Amino acid sequence: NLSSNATTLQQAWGFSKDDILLHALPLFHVHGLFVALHCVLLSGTSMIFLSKFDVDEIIKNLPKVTVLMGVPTYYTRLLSHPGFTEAAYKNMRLFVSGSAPLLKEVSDTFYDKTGHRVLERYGMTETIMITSNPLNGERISGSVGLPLPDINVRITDDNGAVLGQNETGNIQVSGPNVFNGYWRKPDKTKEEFIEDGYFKTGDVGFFDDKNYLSIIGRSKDLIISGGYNVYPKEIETAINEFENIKESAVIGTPHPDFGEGVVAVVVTNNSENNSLDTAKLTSFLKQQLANYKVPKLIFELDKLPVNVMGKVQKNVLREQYQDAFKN
Ligand code: MCA
Repeated sequence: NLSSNATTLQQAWGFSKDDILLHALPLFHVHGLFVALHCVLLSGTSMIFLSKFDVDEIIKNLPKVTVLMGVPTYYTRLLSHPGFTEAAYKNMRLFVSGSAPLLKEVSDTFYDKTGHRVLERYGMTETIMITSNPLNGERISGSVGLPLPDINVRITDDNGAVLGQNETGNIQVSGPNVFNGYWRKPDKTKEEFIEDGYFKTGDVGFFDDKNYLSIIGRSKDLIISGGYNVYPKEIETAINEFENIKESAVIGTPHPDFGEGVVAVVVTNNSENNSLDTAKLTSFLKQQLANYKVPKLIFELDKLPVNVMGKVQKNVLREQYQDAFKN
């Protein structure tokens, strides 16, 4: 899986020994470890290897490199930095973004300022990279591009019927890049694969007339914050262990820096008195969870909205709190 994708990416993005990559991604994810490093190792490319993302360090090193790979937060932070001038990006050949949706607005502002259209691509740990906007050819903002060579991507409805262009449905993928299964989880593996070998990505999208893929949502209850996956269930379980909690729901809502920010909506046994000490809950959660998973905002309600089946309506909460980070 790794070698097929590495070769594909090296060719698709035109890596050569003349390139210098600026690397600031964590090495405990496929993006920093495989996508970035494999292109470098396979091409004999040089690399400036930073231990973490610090926008000042990025600006300082940019004039020495030709490629930057990052999550959308990199590009929003670069755009708002006064040092991000023509001198900083004069030697750049390519800016790549992935792991989370790059807002069209950010991509367009970046293009207007630099003349570079950030190359957006799409993948996941289980499949490594699936689609990419072209190196040469039209890069469409808001789209994750075309299926990479030898990789099959299809859109299906909920009954498994394959849909045509401009029809929205479940994104499924097969090819030499797709993993065999989850480690010691045969049931989960069986659940996520179709009998004909396609893997269910859990993302929802459509192909346009030119066969460019756009992702419009996720069927899995997942939050992506600054390129990190956050599973609401884990956060809700941690919250429910705090004193006097009756129930909780964790959602992602638009965040200006991280794309999505984690928001918790909590009901206590006596919420009618607004009894929740949110600062205390936050410090409790910080002891149990990695920082990026800790809700940045906590709201207390008397009760959670539920449907007739008694299931919490997270779509209602997402709508209610959609501007929570804007104030
Ligand atoms: C840090 N914080 C975050 C995040 N990062 N909160 C939410 N989401 C985040 N992503 C917390 C910090 O702990 C801190 O909390 C507060 O937010 C402010 O942190 P800040 O200093 O601004 O953050 P940072 O250290 O500059 O990190 C931001 C980052 C980082 C550079 C964007 O999150 C990052 O490196 N993301 C990349 C993740 C990645 O590589 N994902 C790839 C996985 P407090 O104030 O409480 O201390 S996906 C993948 O591999 C697939 C295959 C793919 O397609 O790529």
